[in-house]
Amino acid sequence: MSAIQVPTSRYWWKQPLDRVEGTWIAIALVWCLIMFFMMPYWHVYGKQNLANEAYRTTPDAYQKRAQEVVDKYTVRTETDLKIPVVHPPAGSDVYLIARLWQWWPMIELEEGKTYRLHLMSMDWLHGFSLQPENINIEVHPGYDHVVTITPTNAGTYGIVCNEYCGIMHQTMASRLYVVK
Ligand SMILES: [Cu+2]
Repeated sequence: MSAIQVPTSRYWWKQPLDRVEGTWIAIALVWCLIMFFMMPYWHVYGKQNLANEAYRTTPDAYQKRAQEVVDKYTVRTETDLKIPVVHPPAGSDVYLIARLWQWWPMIELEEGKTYRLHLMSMDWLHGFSLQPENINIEVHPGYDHVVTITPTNAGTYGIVCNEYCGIMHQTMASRLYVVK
């Protein structure tokens, strides 16, 4: 029999299962089940995966909310572009906009306090990468992506875009401050 000819017995599934084949099916099934249950287990106990939420929204609505926070909690501006540095109260919502080719505004958080960090792109796909921590979040247009974060170490962190987004992609960098 070859693969291009019609099998002599067309009802191949009615043939008895070979013991070796049955054993491999059982092994594969058990392994699938282990991996299936490891996903939720690791999400809860692995302390590795971020618990994300995502909501559909529009650039205008998102921009408006980001602007409100900037108007209220800007403490200073930085760089030649006068990018506002926002220091929101603990427990509040803080918005970060990704767009060609900039992160806006800069954010300053307090160590040990919890915040809801919102991320959205105004144009197309960008990648939020927090350095030197290994935290990576895809930033999509049209989705308000929320991450609940509690910074544990004070310092200055770098934010870079890790999705190639155009000719000035390499300049799309910013800072995140964590203060005591
Ligand atoms: Cu980008």
